[in-house]
Amino acid sequence: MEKTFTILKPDTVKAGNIGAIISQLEKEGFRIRAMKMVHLTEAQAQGFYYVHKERPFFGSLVKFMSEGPIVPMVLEADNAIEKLRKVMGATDSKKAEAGTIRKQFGTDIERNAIHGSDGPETAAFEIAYFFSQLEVVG
Ligand code: FUP
Repeated sequence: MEKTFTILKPDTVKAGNIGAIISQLEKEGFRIRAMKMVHLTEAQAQGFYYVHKERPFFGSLVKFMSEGPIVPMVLEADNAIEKLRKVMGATDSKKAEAGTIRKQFGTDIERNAIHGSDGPETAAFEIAYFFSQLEVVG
């Protein structure tokens, strides 16, 4: 079993889609090992996305991720990191395949409903950014 990290983004929380997305994740075979709701400051969002700090979209992304509450979670499944990327779909909701979470619940390349770690090192950093060891079960 592998762990990965996900965030249900502010657009998802605002639209009342938390339950629908969690339901889809559970049906796909993910088990939730940690979950909370937080409202990031801009500085906290910058810290989470620091790898993108030189990108032109960084400022706008940070504003979006701190505009309202989010739901970070640790998920577990076989091959969880790759599996979550598939279930999420392409970064741009407009280009994501039918049935993916980003296609169903996102709007565009920024307001794309969900985040998922892109590799084991990123997953470890991202889990530790939001959760202490005590808050992750199993
Ligand atoms: P992803 O791993 O699919 O979330 O995509 P990236 O790591 O490339 O980008 C991280 C986040 O930055 C995306 F979820 C949305 C945002 N982004 C933009 O707003 N504009 C872009 O052109 C690219 C990414």
